[in-house]
Amino acid sequence: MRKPRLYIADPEEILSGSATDVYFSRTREILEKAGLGDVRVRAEVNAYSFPRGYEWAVFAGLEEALAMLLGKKVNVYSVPEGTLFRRRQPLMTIEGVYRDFAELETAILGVLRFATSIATKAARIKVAAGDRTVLFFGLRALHPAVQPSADRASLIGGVDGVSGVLSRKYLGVEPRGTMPHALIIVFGDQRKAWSWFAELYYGKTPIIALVDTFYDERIEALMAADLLGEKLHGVRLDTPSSRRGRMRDIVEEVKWALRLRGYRDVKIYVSGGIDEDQIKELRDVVDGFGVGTSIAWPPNIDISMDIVEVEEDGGWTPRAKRGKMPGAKEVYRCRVGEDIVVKMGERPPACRNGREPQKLTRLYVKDGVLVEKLPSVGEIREYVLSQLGEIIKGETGS
Ligand code: PCP
Repeated sequence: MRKPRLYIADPEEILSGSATDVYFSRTREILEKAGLGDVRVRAEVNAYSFPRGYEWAVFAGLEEALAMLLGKKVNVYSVPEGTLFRRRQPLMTIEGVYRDFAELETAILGVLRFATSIATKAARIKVAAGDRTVLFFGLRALHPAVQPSADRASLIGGVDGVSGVLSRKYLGVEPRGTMPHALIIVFGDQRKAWSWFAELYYGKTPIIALVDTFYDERIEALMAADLLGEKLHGVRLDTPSSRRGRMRDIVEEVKWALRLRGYRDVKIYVSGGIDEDQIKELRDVVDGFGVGTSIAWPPNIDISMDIVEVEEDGGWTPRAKRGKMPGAKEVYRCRVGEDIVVKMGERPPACRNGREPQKLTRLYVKDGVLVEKLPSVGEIREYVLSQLGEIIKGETGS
């Protein structure tokens, strides 16, 4: 009998280019046989189309892409990870012998699309939530092999916390969470489960009681507040869809009942099927959201890689597929949402507001060696939040 196994590419297979589409392996073989094995190209990473209604996206996954390119005979130019970008705006350019990185395209695009799509959705959720807390609870929707990558991307997009235990090891971030229904069901008594939780974790993590397991949310929220008193930080409503009706009414009823009993400081968290619309509907009556699937399976930011220049007779010749913009490019920023794209090496025109454009494109890898310091996930998150702040200011005109 065959032993069950996990179907995961190991890191060596990814870094070596074995995790690829067969046509790239064949391309390498053909180019070698045809005497074109040493041809140098510049390949550009770009998103030519966005999901409907999306004006911007958050570039994420750069660190993982760079990990694949280190040690190869390439130079890599890129905008910083966390940059808010618009459609058709160049993100990365890889320059080198094509044969040396052709087979990495599949994996590079995979990490960039995965991380950028998640980070972008997380950022949209964060914008919708305003100053309310957003926790990412979506790991159960994904293959476990990508848990650290998904938690990282959602943090980059701006969520306030992630639930993955591996985020401690890979990101240096302490995971956050409340309690599962399983804990309450095993006890068979929500009060016992909440007490034990508070007994073990009070002072270490905010005590948030899940209040929808056996009875009505209003009854369970009052039970939790009566039982735990000052120790209770908040309650979480993960009301099943079959019982939902109008979630806002349920939340308002719970808050009213808690206030009547004198529990004014108990925070309200809502989870289960939360997306941007639910957040907008509930944000003024709750303190935080647990968001899973809508971030874990976001609309796809369609990032592609295209050769845009080929080296011939000692110079670079612009050459690209139709529909794409030939020539290597660089990006300058006037302000968030107003970037200037120029031909590589060209000086940008002045900004409309008279400001000096700031160069966003940087050299990250020179001849296979990292030459730019990589920021922490927290630093990238701050960069994203400051850009989102500018976007929001721009939208409200304030
Ligand atoms: C919550 C909810 C979803 C999780 C969070 C993510 O889980 O029921 O399963 O939500 P979303 O994907 O719908 O956004 P818990 O209440 O912790 O789940 P459990 O029933 O395992 O206790």
